[in-house]
Amino acid sequence: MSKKKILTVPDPILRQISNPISEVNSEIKNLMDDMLETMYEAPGIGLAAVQIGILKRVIVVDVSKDAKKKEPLFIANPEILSQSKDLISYEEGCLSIPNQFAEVQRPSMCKIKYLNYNGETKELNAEGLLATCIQHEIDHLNGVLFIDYLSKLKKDLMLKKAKKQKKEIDRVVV
Ligand code: GNR
Ligand code: NI
Repeated sequence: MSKKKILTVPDPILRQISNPISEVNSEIKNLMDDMLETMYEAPGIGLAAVQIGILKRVIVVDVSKDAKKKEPLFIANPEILSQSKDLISYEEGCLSIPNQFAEVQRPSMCKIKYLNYNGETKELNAEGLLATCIQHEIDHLNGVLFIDYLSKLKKDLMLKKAKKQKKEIDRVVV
């Protein structure tokens, strides 16, 4: 396993649409392992492959609170089968938009179909933070970021702050 660099806005790769995988082979398992390590190190509760520059429809999620009892989910080719009408609001963050948070409303429940680490087809009924996180990650696979749900004013401010932070990091490195 190895930790990968996480891309941040305004990297144009984050706006690309990821491609379905044909099967969960050793290369995909390797990718899933690297993504999980990268997510735990960040730390974050979810990560999409595009965030480490790989345009494949693969995500990892772990919303468990207890750091000792990890509950990772490996999800490839997710399909949303249904979403509840009622919405829930969470303060969202994104590893690709560091240090910035905003309330986002999404369906409170979603049902998905996907391939797991062993290549088996699974269905999952998610609610609460898990549902929010899964929908946030599936958005990444479609080039969508949580700031896209905010007003133009808030979105532009967050993008501006992200660009400024990037410049500051560059200055330290150079
Ligand atoms: O670590 C993360 N926390 C989070 C909090 C609320 C809603 C979604 C998320 S996902 C985020 C990690 C990330 O950027 N995944 O793409
Ligand atoms: Ni994100």
